[in-house]
Amino acid sequence: MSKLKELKTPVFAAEGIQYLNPTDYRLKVTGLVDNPRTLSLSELQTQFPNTTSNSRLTSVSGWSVRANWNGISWDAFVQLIKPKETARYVVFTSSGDYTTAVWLTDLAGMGAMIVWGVEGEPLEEEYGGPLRIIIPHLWGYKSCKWLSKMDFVAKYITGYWELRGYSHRAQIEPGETFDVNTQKYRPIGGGEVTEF
Ligand SMILES: Nc1nc2c(c(=O)[nH]1)N[C@H]1C(S)=C(S)[C@@H](COP(=O)(O)O)O[C@H]1N2
Ligand SMILES: [Mo]
Repeated sequence: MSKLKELKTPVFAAEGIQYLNPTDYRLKVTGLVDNPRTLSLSELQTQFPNTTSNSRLTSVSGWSVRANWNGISWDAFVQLIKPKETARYVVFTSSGDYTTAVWLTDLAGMGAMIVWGVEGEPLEEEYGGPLRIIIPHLWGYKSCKWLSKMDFVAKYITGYWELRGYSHRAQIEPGETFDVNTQKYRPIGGGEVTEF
């Protein structure tokens, strides 16, 4: 059992949990990039630098979880994919058509990751396996699970939760969150949760 499941981390799946076969899985990287690719999980794992990063996923609904995420850093990924000057946003789409778009300037140098594992174990289906995004400084609804497409675009697209009134930039705001790791409510100051 993964750490996320052991901790009873909430499972959010607006489109329903997606059960994807990791062997057949493909990520489509498209739009305003020099190197558009369709990538299998093993291509992602062998053709890009692998890293582990310790950070938090924090939901606007009032909880936060810290874990060691295994995958590719966003910064290393875009170095190889090479977004064009005209690209301003990346639209993440799940295999169940959940969408969310993020400003490329908000992603650069912020510790965002393309994730296939947690604590050295494959990311479970409930938590977005085989591949998801983790963006520690933005509300969790930007961290798209069951990632099937990354589209680099010039024009913003309003995603699933954004259409329902949630912030387009999704910068984490000061307030209180339930820390899933320690099972305690704690104050947060805004931005990436680094206090605990
Ligand atoms: N495809 C998809 N990705 C998604 C969601 C979703 O419903 N579908 N929910 C988002 C929200 S609101 C949060 S807080 C996190 C929760 O991640 P978890 O379910 O792995 O805990 O996933 C985000 N990514
Ligand atoms: Mo969320």
